Amino acid sequence: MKAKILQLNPILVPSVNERLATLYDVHRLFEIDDKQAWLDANVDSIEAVITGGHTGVSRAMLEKMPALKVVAINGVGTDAVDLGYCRARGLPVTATLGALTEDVADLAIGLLIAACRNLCAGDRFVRDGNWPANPQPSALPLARRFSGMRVGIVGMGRVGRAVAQRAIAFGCTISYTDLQRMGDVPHRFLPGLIDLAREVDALVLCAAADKAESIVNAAVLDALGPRGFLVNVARGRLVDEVALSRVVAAGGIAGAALDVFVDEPNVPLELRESGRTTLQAHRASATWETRTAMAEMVLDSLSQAFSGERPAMSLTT
Ligand code: 8YV
Repeated sequence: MKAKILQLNPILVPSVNERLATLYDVHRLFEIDDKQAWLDANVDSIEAVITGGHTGVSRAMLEKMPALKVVAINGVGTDAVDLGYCRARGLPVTATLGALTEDVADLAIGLLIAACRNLCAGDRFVRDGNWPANPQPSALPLARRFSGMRVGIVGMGRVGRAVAQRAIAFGCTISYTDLQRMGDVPHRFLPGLIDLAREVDALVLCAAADKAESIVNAAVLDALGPRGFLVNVARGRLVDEVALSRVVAAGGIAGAALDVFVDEPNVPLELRESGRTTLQAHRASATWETRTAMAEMVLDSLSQAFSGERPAMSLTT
């Protein structure tokens, strides 16, 4: 009999979905109309949960799953899963560590270049047919150079290091903050986020979110200042979004390039309406290459757990 799997997030790779359906009895909760009725009838026989980093799975739901053998996160963010509970229960929680690094770092640099060079405004200007009526070079404001910027990285993990590597190739200088100095990192460490924000042209958020709610607040944004750019490819809740909306509307920073938001898919109107924002819909890992690699890692975790092995990517066992 096939193991019953509860899937809380879509996997966008058809071949992997086909293999999941062949191997397991997969139930895609996001396609079930009466979710609560289905859960009431089936929750106690679920043997694995597949979820996304941003979605996670609640402890309350896990506590109703006595047959659970593994939680496989199709992502790297673990802030939406109670790892302490899972560790105490001896329940493997796996993530696709390392699979997203390059794409997320690529998007961070891409967002920063798009923001400081006003790429989206320029695209709209041409696409909307405004150039013929406004052929003068002054129709669009001068932008800011990315190469050589002073880049501050918040969170010097895999993604933060990959962002630093890319920015250095553009002649940027790198400073960073994290919970502690990293001995194997050559860049300048500043323990205080406000001090870092004060000394850089761009602040790039790459930190895990579990212990960093709203660390980018009004004081940090004030320190970043009217010539500073904020980039977020980590989690929306790292930022006080009310403060950011206010600062962006007032021109208190030069720009905000955001792939993640506090209450996705809802984005504050001030951020959506501002010409100082460059926005993406949580797409940092959304490439064929990365999502295929991630989904393969999810398949491996399920297979290992159902074989009675400790899944290689387990963070809790
Ligand atoms: C993933 C994410 O793409 O990795 C994470 O933690 O939030 C996203 O970038 C998502 O988990 C895919 O389902």
